[in-house]
Amino acid sequence: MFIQRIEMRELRMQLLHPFETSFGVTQERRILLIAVTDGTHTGYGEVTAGEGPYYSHETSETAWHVLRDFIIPNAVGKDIQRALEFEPFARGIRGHNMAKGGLETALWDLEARIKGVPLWKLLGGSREKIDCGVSIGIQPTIDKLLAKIDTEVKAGYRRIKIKIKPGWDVDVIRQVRQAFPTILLMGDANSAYTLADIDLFRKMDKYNVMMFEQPLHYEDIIDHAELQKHIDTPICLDESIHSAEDARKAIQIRACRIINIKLGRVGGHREVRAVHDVCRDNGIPVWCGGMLESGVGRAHNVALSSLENFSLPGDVSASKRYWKEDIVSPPVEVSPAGQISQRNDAGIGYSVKEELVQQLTVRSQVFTA
Ligand code: OSB
Ligand code: MG
Repeated sequence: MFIQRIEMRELRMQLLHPFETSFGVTQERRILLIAVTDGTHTGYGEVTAGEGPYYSHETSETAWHVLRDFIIPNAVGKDIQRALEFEPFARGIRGHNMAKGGLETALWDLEARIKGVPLWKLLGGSREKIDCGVSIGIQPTIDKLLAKIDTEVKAGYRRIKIKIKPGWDVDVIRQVRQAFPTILLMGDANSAYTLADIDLFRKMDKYNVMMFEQPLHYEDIIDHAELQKHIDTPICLDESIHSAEDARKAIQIRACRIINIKLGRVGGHREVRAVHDVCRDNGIPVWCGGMLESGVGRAHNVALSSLENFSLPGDVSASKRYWKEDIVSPPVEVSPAGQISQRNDAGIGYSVKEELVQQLTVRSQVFTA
């Protein structure tokens, strides 16, 4: 696998609906795409950083910088056998996992395309159909939220995640539960609370919520372990887990009973597999988180969700929930039963619409051997 050429692009893509979390509102995405070619095949990856440093310290801009100045120069012109050999290209670089993940995942797609196998099989996956959930942002009113949930449940989605924040929590959960007594329901706080809110979590504990995702500080595991002692609802960690080592420590101190795995947050498919394995060996189920990805990142998420321990529905949902027109063909589609089928074409299994990508591009840079 000769890394002859790497192209990095920034695309602007408008979300169909603004997405609100406890840390802010997103309407226009800045998507970084990485395309790597060996001269014959091209593999694609997506950097999942946000526009501002609110979910994590990384942004589209910091990822561009770190890839351009530190990671890509180590990679271009190199000849490797497998995507697993990505590690030296990022050696010594602390953090910036989303930047690393952008190139690492492109190499996996490239390897799969060269070998003529679907990426999900190369990753060692076995789930031909994955169960899908949705993540619903904070809404202007509870009625609007209930209407959104109704639409998604009717579309077949198997689990509903709502975003919570102080002032949009206990009463919202209570009313959603009243309107939908049997749905699989969870709340994601994106670190909006502290241990001073234990009583509030004990109140929400009564509504048969599947899990509370990242209720406390984005770097914490200690306080999460304390909170977990006071509530029956499982805690799921998102922001705090950047590696298999983080997962091992969190599980050891009982900071969580479920982990959300995000490709960018852990730095690529290799580390996804490592986190997945630590969790599996400790009886901790995982699910695939989302970062409002374009079709390229979404396709990678579909593929990695085929690993056996991805036993809970993920935030991997249809292209049409986000985009008027996605940059992959076909778009990612969810069946009426709430599942996405793996594709059997080589690589990520979706083709990239080059012309549309070109139209959406606001800057690009090419690196050649
Ligand atoms: O915390 O899971 C999160 C989106 C952006 C940043 C963080 C999160 C999210 C989501 C959306 O919940 C998941 C998706 O639909 O892509
Ligand atoms: Mg989350």
